[in-house]
Amino acid sequence: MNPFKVTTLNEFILNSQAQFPDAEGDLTHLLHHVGTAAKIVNREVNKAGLVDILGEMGTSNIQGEDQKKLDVFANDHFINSLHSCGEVCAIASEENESFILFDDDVARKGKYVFLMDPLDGSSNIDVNVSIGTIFSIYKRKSPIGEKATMDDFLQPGTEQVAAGYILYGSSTMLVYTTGQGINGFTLDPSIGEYCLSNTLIKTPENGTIYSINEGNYLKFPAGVKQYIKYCQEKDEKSHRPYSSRYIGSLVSDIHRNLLKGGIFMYPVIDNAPHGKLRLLYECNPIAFIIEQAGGRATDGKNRIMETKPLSLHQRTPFFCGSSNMVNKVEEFIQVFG
Ligand code: P6P
Repeated sequence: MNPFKVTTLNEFILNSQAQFPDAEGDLTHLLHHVGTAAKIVNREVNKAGLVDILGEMGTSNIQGEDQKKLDVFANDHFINSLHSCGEVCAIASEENESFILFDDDVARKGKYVFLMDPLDGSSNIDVNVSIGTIFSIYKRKSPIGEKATMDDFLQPGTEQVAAGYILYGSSTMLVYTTGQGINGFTLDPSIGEYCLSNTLIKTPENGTIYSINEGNYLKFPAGVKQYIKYCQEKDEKSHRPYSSRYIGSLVSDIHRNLLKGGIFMYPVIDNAPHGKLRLLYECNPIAFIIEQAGGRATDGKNRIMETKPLSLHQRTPFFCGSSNMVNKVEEFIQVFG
């Protein structure tokens, strides 16, 4: 491979489109805008602390969570950027109670709806822990030229045409899939381009990392407690005890486990009877990515992407990562509940 060959995100997206003769370039154009919007958000994330963009807005989002200034900046920027690209007829965001309708002549012709958590893990912003953007793209079900409807958003994850995340970490990475495998692009600030750095990522079937907020241990279902005990027992053949790694920033925990192998778990707990993580703009896009990498993503019993959504912000228990680790926790849940 030519060590000097750099494949930029835009080049990669265009080359991928070329594989589909009937592709009209709409999704290509939309993904280009996602990359550009993420560069702007990255710029603000990276200078957070130097400008007055840290801290609380003094407002809260639909979830009742305090909004950080960067949360609002990222949300507003993605909305404005994707509105201007003309391929999206409406957006649903973790930060907004209902979906945002783009009701102008151009956007009404948009073929796609876009769902996002614009800045997940934002409670970590002020302490300089990595955070991420998560996005999910569907073809609209409502007629082109008309107003988008809620049904455009309440589609099972299996209908996603693209999904991905941007990780604002020690380096900034964009990882996405359109169903032909997943690829990772690292932002090179010196040229302002996302460059292909991880080709057709596959996640190991087995891992030695388990990720869960063990502070909630007493509230976990019995099967999850038994699985955690299993992870901690000594067994050389299966390389146990595993390591416990939990950053509290979904994209960071998922990205590490994707590359190294491991399982991420957020089960139901007392104050989160349906789990904490949101199905539409956190679990489904992550599930699409993980399945494309050869892993599994379930609610402890059923495949996450087959869940029929009933509302925009519905939550779900989430078990995701190395396939054999997800299989094992499901065995414990089946026996112990
Ligand atoms: P807890 C961040 O608020 C988030 O939505 C995810 O990024 C993260 O995985 C999870 O919540 C952490 O939740 O209850 O462990 O702090």
